Amino acid sequence: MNKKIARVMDSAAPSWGVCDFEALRSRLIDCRAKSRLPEDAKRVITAVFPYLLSEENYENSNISKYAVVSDYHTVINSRLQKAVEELRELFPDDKFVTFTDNSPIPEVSAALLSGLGVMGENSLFIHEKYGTYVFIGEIVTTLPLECTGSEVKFCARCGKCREACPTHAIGDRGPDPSKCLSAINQKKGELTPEEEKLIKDSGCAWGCDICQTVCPMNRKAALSEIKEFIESAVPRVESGCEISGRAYEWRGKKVIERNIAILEKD
Ligand code: B12
Ligand code: SF4
Ligand code: SF4
Repeated sequence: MNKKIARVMDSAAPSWGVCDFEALRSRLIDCRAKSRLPEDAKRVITAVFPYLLSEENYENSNISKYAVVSDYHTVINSRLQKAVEELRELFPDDKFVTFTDNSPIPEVSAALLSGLGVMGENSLFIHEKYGTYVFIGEIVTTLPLECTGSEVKFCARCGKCREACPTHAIGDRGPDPSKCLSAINQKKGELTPEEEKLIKDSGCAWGCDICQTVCPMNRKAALSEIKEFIESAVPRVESGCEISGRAYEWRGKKVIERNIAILEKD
């Protein structure tokens, strides 16, 4: 790997790799962001951003761990954008475009194909050091970099995530998004009494961590060293709380307030 690229990427993310864009072409996600892909894309530089914090940060928490830290879209975009500015100076004839989450790149597949870890039965990417507690972001480039992986490997398939899922959402092809609690508690408008009960029973006003908490591959997951995450923990939401800059902001105040009210109902 080009040493200059390694230096730039090492300062953006604690773990990253490269895969062939062609290996992802047939799996691209149809979304508005697809129009930003460079026409002659050759590689995807996939970066992972660990977000697990030490236990005291989750005391009395009523939201998913990914939502305890400040909105990852902002943190990752700014880190990748800085990397891109440096890469453009090094390779002025090439294109570099950043994405995270709101991305045509199926990010779990990109991380797997970049050789960074294994695929979980819960459909999440499991990093060799940080477990499932990582966000994924990427830089799509026209630069024909050396790839760091190509094969997809799988978890131990112990079945613990399937057993523990409160909505029995996990099937042979991963979770059914319509049944996943993480999708249900993001829905706008009124929920069915069954959906309300699921949220109430989970004790979680945003997201769901159950299929990660039970995963044995997370037992020794390393803590995040990303200072923007370490310094921004807010483990609990209450009615009227500040939502700006948090993962639950994008669905608007009504959705998180509705979920808080469900948790507070007798
Ligand atoms: C839509 C979406 C959701 C939906 C649907 C999720 C689902 N499982 O379908 C909902 C709202 C439910 C959701 C929930 C969550 N999400 Co989400 N989600 C996405 C999003 C935007 C698109 C996913 C998608 O449709 N991918 C298309 C599928 C077909 O591709 P894929 O993701 O690469 O996965 C496939 C391959 O791995 C493939 N596969 C199997 N065998 C093989 C073999 C080969 C050769 C290859 C190449 C691939 C392959 O199987 C997978 C499933 O089809 C991604 C961001 C993105 N752009 O990818 C985040 C993303 C997957 N979500 C993320 C997170 C953190 C979550 C939650 C943990 C949040 C929470 N705590 O509540 C939950 C977890 C729920 C769960 N168990 O999946 C992270 C996952 C990080 C990780 N470690 O994997 C992502 C990557 C966002 C990010 N930038 O970090 N999510
Ligand atoms: S709980 Fe078991 S089956 Fe599920 S992702 Fe973890 S190792 Fe794989
Ligand atoms: S996030 Fe929760 S509801 Fe969704 S698959 Fe995992 S355990 Fe099931």
